[in-house]
Amino acid sequence: MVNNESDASREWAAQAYALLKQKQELKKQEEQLQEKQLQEEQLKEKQLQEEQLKEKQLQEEQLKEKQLQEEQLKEKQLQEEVYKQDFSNVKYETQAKLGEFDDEFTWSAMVLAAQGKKVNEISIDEIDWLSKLRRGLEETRKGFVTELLDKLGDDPLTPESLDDLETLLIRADVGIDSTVKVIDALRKKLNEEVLGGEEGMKFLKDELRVIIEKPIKDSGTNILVPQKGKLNVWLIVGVNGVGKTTTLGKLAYLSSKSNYKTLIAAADTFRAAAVEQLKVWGDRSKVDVISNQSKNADPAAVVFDAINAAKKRNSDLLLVDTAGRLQTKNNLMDELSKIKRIIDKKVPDAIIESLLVLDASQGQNGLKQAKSFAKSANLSGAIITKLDGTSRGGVSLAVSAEVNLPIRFIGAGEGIKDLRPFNSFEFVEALLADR
Ligand SMILES: Nc1nc2c(ncn2[C@@H]2O[C@H](COP(=O)(O)OP(=O)(O)OP(=O)(O)O)[C@@H](O)[C@H]2O)c(=O)[nH]1
Ligand SMILES: [Mg+2]
Repeated sequence: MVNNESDASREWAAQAYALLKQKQELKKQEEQLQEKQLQEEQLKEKQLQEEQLKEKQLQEEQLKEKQLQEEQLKEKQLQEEVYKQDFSNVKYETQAKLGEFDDEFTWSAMVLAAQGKKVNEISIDEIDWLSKLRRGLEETRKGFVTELLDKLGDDPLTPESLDDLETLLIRADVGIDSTVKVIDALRKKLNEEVLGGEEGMKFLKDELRVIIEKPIKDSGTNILVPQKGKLNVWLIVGVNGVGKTTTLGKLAYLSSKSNYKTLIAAADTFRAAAVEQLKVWGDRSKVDVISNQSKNADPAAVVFDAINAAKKRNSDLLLVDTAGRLQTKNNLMDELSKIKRIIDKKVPDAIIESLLVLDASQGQNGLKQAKSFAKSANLSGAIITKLDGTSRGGVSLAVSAEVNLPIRFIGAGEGIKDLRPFNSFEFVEALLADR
C-alpha cells in the first residue's frame, strides 16, 4: 500500500467517522426531543384529566347544592302551608261563656277569692282563664303532684319523702337550682317542726312562689303594662316556632282592649307568610300592621317605618314581631341589636322591653334557649307559651331561678284570649291544683 493511498483512506475514514458521530449525535438529540415531547404530552394528558376531574366534582357539587336548595324550598313551602292552615283555623271568638257549676268553677272562684276578690267582682273571663290554666297544667301535674300526693298522703313529712319530692321536681323540669332551694327550705323547716301533709303542701307552694316572684320583685314592676305618655316598644323574640307571632296577636288584643293605642311592626321579613299571619291577628284585634312586602326587606327598616307611624298616631305600644330563624344565630342577635339601635336613635325616651317567648313543651331545651338569648339579647322578661297540654310546665320555675327573668305573660292555647299577665299565685295554685 502506498502512503498516499493510505492517507486518503484515513482521511475518508475520519470523515466517515465524523459523519457517523454527527448522525449519532443527531439521533440522540432527536430521541431526546421525542422523549421530551412524550413527557410533555403525558403532562398535558395528566393536566387534562385533572381538569376533567375537577370539572366533574364541581358539577357534582353544583348538583348537590341545587338538590339541597330544592329540598329547602320544599320544606319551606310545606311549612308555609302548615302555618296557613294553623292560623286560618284558630278560634278567636271573644265571648267567654259561663260553663257548668262544677269542680273547675269552684276551684277558679276559690283562687280568685284567695286573692281578695269579692263575689260581685268576679268575671266570666277570669273563671274561664283559670279553668284553662288548670286544665293546661294537668299533664305537668299528672307526672308530679299526683305522685307527690300519693307519696306524702296525710302523714307528716319525712326526710325520705323529701328525697322523693326532689326527684319529682327535677322530673317536672323545675330545674336543679329551684329544686335544691325548695328542698333545702323544707329540710330546714322539718328540723324545726313536724309538718303534716297539708302544711307541707302549703309550705311547698309558698317556696315555689318565692322562687318565681324573685325576678319579678327584682325588676320593680309587678305587672308589665305600657307606660302612658311614652312610646313603649315591646320586641317579641325567640327561636322559631315557639309562638312569637301568636303571642303578639294575643298581646295586641289585650292591649287594645285595655285602651292602649297599639300598633304592630312586622319585622320578621325572613319568613314569607309571616306578614300575612300577622295581618290576620291584626284584623282580629283591630290593630294596624306596619309591614314592607318587598322581598328581602330589612327588619330594621320596617321598625323605622313603624316608629314613624307610631309617632304620627301617638301610639302607646308598638309590638314588634321578629324572625325566629336566620341563617345563623349570630345574624339573629345582630338583627335584634340593629333594631334596638334604630329605636334608641329615633325615640331615645322609648321604653323598650325585650320579651323572650319560650315554648313550655320544650322543657330543658327552652331553658337553654333562655340562657343563650339572655347572654346576647339583653332581655327584660319572658313569656311562657303552650302551657296547655305539656307535662313540662315546671320549666317556668327554672326560667325564674336560673335565668332570673321575670315571667310577664303566660299562654295556654291558640285562641285570642288564651294569654294573660302572669300571676304567680294563680300559677302555683294551678300547678298544684289537686290539693
Ligand atoms: N297549644 C298552643 N299552641 C300555641 C300556643 N301559642 C302558639 N301556638 C301554636 O304554635 C305554632 C307556632 O306559632 P307561631 O306564633 O307562628 O310561632 P313563631 O314563634 O312566630 O314562629 P316563627 O315565626 O316561625 O319563628 C302555631 O301553630 C300556634 O298556633 C299556645 O299557647 N298553645
Ligand atoms: Mg312568627
